[in-house]
Amino acid sequence: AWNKYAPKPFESAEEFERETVKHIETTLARSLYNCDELAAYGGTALAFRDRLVIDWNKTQQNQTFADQKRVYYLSLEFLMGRALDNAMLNVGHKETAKQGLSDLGFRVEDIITQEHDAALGNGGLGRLAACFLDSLASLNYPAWGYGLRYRYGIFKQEIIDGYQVEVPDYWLDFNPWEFARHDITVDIQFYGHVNKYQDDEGKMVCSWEGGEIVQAVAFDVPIPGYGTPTTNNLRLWASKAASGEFDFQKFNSGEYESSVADQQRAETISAVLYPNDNLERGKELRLKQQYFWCAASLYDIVRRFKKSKRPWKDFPNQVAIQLNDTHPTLAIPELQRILIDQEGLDWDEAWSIVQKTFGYTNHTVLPEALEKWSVPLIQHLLPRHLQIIYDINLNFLQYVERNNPKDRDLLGRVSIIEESNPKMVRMAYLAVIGSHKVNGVAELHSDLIKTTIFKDFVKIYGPDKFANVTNGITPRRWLHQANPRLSELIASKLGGYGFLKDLTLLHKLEAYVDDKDFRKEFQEIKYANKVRLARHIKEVTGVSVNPSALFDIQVKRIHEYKRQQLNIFGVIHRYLAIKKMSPEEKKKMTPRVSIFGGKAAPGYWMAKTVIHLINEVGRVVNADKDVGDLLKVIFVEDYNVSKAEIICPASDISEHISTAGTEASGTSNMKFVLNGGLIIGTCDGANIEITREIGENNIFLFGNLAEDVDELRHAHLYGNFQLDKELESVFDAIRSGMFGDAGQFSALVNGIVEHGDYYLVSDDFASYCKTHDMIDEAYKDQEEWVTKCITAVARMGFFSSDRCIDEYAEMIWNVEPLQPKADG
Ligand code: 26W
Repeated sequence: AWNKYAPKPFESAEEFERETVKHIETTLARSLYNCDELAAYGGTALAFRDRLVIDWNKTQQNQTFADQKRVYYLSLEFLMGRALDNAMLNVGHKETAKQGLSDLGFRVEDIITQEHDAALGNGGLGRLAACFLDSLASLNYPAWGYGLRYRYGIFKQEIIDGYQVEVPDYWLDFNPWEFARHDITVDIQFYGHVNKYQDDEGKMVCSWEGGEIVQAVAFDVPIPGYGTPTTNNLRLWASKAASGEFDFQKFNSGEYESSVADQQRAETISAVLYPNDNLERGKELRLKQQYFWCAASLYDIVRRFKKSKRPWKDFPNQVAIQLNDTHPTLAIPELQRILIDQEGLDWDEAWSIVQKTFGYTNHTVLPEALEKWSVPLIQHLLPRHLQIIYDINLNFLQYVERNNPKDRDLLGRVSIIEESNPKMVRMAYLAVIGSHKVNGVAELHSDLIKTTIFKDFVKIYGPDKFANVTNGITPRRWLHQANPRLSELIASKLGGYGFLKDLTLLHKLEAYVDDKDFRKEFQEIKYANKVRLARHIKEVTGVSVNPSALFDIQVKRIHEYKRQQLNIFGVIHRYLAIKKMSPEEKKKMTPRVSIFGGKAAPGYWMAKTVIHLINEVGRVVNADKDVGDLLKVIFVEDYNVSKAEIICPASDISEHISTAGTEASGTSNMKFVLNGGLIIGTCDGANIEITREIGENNIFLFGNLAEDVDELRHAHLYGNFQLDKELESVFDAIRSGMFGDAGQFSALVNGIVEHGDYYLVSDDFASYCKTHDMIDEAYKDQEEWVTKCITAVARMGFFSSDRCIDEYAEMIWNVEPLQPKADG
């Protein structure tokens, strides 16, 4: 313990029980006699939280005292999932708690699952931010996350009659992991106008005046590291009416309603997470969210810096800010504004500080996902920032012109302002110009951004401004917590859990690839994980699936570029084939369960159609007596982090089949392989590096390459489109009404047949089906199969988010870890 008053580690089950019961009876004011699982969860969480908080306070004190460079990770999304199991792992003494809970009549698994997921994100980008926080703390980096405290996270998905229905995710009624800091508030300004005047020394200065004020209130969440007392802070901002703004006059004069309405309008800013993934819609409220969060976070960061009384030029030596995609790009003009308008620095001095401070991570090249905000909207909401953006652009374009005097088109192409009607601010360009380093998230993706969206910027700044940091995942959550038996088996061979801190140690497992007992246990664990998933499937869908069948899983956001449609067309193709088989042929067939999961953005009609088709195919196939166990089609509703923890350990094959060049990295591919499943995938994103690491014999790759995509698309548009014959029969089956009214799926079919097949489903269909046939064959040889799986796990060390964070720290942030002080 850090001091004589701090709670000690639980020395016995009784001690744990005493504290848990105390919290249940006092903090929660519940009687032990009606203590249900939820109350037991509450008591347990609070007992662990007591320990966490001690480490957290000490870490913050230590970091303040050391006063070295810190990292600030700005992300609009943190897809954290549940916290209790992670707290138990990092605080320690889960076994003690398990015993104590059992004495109280509970099973620890049932208690852990009481917790509501913290689902403050859409998909890959949000979960990456959560893995990064885990690694930053585990590696002792002085680091803060900054985000928004949404009252509603990503919606919950229900499947009703085969359709997605969205249900609000109100998750905050009991959240023991956050601490409201009502004393830490920032006033955030919107609208108003800019005044230009001469100051006392005759210098022209600008000031942003008028408009309205909304208050940001800090909520802090402790982020414990594994195997270290370092406990970092995630600060989430909630919006509230500023006290001066709340109209007491109205309230007193009896206009309660309109006065409360003002209050609610302010709270709307942080009310809900936008559920679009890879689609930008230009809504004013979203821009308000972005500025609100950037301004509050920067105010906080600057305030902390100013306490050290260092000169401004030291700011980039003390502060590294990482922009998670372009969502926080307004932080760039905001810092410039603070430095010139409020702190009185001159433009160039300020701008050099800004550029040295920021790094920008790009997560997508899809054109529809690149953020653009209309100039009139920014002018209205943030008039001073628009001026600053124009000045940044002017300086930049002058610089470009000086160095490229003969290239007139270049200026229009790289301008931050798109000369459309209305004019638009290209946020990605602003992010590139305002940062010292830009990185992609897998090698192919980082190469692609240099040859496509940022090509001109490579010419302007040189290639060194652009870098790659291939994504990774935290092995604590995605191996140890999700798959405790596999983690234990690995630990038994490697002499302990060191691999959870240095995942490259997994390579030592290769020595056991021929060890009979090890192989047997490895297989048993996979089987048990499949049984666990089968149980979940039975519970929520009523369908029984055979755990001995090949489990083929695709779980991720539903998006045309991720090509769930390719998968379900392949399933239909398989179904049609089974229907034609003789009994002898059927006997040779590898039984399969095709499992899908994922949310469609509420306004993404095509994605919703894909969900509907999957469910209709499942309805028909699962009831077909001719098929029996040879094929089952399952849609797992409401895919989220805690479902992923059950699903990822249970695959034989998982699907990562995006059109080449469209998936920046993917991270669930890593989760599945680390848990002993193989993958079928395209040469896209991190699949390519996974192949390089684990060996091409241990992965099933198919499909066209990124370099061929443009030509194929072009050919489709100019009449060279030949629909794949097998796919044609799939479409005939759909058109025949085999899966219900064909009209419902016509857009899906026509998108391929008539509208250019943008995602190359037809071009890749034959090689996709052929590869699945190879998988069927390979699965029959279980000995060879398990060899592949074990070899792959042993070679996954590279994909730890710890490796990513060390790369960011060295290449982009220039920060060092801070060793925690010994107890005392
Ligand atoms: C403005 C709308 C919007 C919302 C979210 C645009 C873009 C996004 C995200 C950047 C989408 C996203 O999550 N991208 C994913 O990021 C992961 C982490 O790097 C990658 O592994 C995925 O390939 C990428 O799709």
